[in-house]
Amino acid sequence: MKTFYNHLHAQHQGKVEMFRGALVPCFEVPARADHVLAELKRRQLGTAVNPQSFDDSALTSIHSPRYLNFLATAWDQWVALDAANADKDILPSVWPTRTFRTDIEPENFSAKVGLYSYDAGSPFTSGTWVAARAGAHCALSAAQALLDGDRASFALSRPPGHHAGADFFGGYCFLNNAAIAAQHLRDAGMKKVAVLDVDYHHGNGTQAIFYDRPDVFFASIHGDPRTEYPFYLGHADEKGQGAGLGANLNLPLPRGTNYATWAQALDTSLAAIDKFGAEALVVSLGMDTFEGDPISGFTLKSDDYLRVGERLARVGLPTVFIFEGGYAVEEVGINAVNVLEAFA
Ligand code: Q9C
Ligand code: ZN
Repeated sequence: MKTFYNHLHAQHQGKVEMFRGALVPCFEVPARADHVLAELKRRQLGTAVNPQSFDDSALTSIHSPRYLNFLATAWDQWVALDAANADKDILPSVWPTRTFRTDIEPENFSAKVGLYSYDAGSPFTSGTWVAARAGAHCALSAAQALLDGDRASFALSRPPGHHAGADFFGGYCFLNNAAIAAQHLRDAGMKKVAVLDVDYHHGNGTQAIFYDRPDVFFASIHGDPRTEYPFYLGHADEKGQGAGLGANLNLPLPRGTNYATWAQALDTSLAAIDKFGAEALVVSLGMDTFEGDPISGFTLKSDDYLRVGERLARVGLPTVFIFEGGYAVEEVGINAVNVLEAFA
């Protein structure tokens, strides 16, 4: 299995995130990807290659032009406000909510940051755009590998992507790599594609992007949004809308859920994907379902990820794996590679 490694990922290195009234060190750190790469090498699972570069039109198929323009220019705008800002990350502090207008982009920089985000936990840093764009190219390259005949591929990148919507960042995510990969498969002629999101957190960005579309099935197994981030989406009654009705499946589970229960939800998802008739599968591979994850609440163990990989392989579809969350830094490599090795 080829791994498309984002060699620029460490340029995205947030300092702090807002948590319970305090700025705390970021959970989403460069060492996460380093551990996965080290474990892939240790177990000699395929080759790590650099992504191809793609035209930015591959990004505009998912993200709005004004959002992409914001991401590309945000850091320069920030430093232009005050040269001392170069030592600080960008965090939003004001947001439009119900009754506010979002069609007019404000000139004020803080107001712009709020328009394009939904939490104060996702610092935008000097290298965020460079890293996120290279990550999207990893996702595109991994999708392209399937089109070129590979059975499976892996986009090993950060920042993650599944919380990012068409025009907003949040949940440590800026560009929706899984959506970009799925769209690339569609644009290349595949009629139906499925995205399976196994990150602990609901993939609200991916769901929103494809919610009214009948050609991309979205299934997500995640902590119940009544208690878990991202809180405002991910309930079981969200089934898609318009032409997309029936092409969205949410399987929220309570905190404390173990592998036996989680695996039933996986089987339910895979049966639905099979019934949908997808030609390829994009897996949002978050490893924060692990029992040792510091910000999550499921209890999967390292060996369970071998079983996950086996089950995914049994689906028999060409599969792109996209690295998402997982914050037990020391174990994230073993856990992710367990999925990939058992799949292969
Ligand atoms: N301070 C992904 O797993 N913050 N994003 C939770 C912890 C948001 C997770 C509170 C978690 C986002 C890709
Ligand atoms: Zn997550």
